[in-house]
Amino acid sequence: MITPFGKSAHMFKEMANDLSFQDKDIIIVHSSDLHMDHDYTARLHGGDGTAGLAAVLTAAQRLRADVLVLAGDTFDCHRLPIELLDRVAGLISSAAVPVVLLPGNHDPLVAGSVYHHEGLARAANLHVLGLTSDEGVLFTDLSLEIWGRPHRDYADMIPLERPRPRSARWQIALAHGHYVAVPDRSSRLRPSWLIGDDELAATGADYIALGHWNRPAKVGGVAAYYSGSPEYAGTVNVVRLNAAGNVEVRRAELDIAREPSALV
Ligand SMILES: [Mn+2]
Repeated sequence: MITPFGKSAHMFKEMANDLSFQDKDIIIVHSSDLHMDHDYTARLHGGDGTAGLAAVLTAAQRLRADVLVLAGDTFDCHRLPIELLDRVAGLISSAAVPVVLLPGNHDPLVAGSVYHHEGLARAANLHVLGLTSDEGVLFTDLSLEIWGRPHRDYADMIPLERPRPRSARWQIALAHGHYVAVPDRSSRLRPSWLIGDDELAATGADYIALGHWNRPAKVGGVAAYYSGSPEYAGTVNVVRLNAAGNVEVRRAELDIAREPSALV
């Protein structure tokens, strides 16, 4: 069952305190488009470009997430001060939650990318799809596979091309791109990185964590959701995979400064 998106965060908090939940429920927290930088994003947070990540990690731990997924554009670019990357590495490595990161169009897997920063490379709980693992990570204790096709350069690509065959009870797909119901790739005069209904359905995944849009949204005919960015949405998506085989999706509020355009 997919719980209607947009239910209040309150409802989720009440449910999270309900001890009737089974121990085997798996909680995934999904965010995207943190765009960490020392420029625009940093100015929203008094100069701290990592505030979005800190808020998301805090929420993930409060919600007792088994995994945090970041669906692209975690970094605004690869030319970032070492001090900022040191701070990101410290935040991630000190968090008690595995982080699965999909490189997006702003932070693709190119030579000299931020992912090679010493602290990030050493963070044992950070999985960069396509770099520290192949395009999938298997959490055997959860019987959960998380996969996604990383952006490997700045050019166009098809995020959900060639779905990965399921290798565990649960499977979550990550994709960073622009949803349209029926992509028309015959013209170059259109947005890049298109994701269509048929590609979403072909994954067969229990949940598809999307990134690239700042606003949260459910798209297509399956459980495919944009989380939106922390500062625009003001929330993360919380996905509960329960022992009975159901998938519930809600949003939980973040304690974070908001993007001015989100408040008008
Ligand atoms: Mn993007």
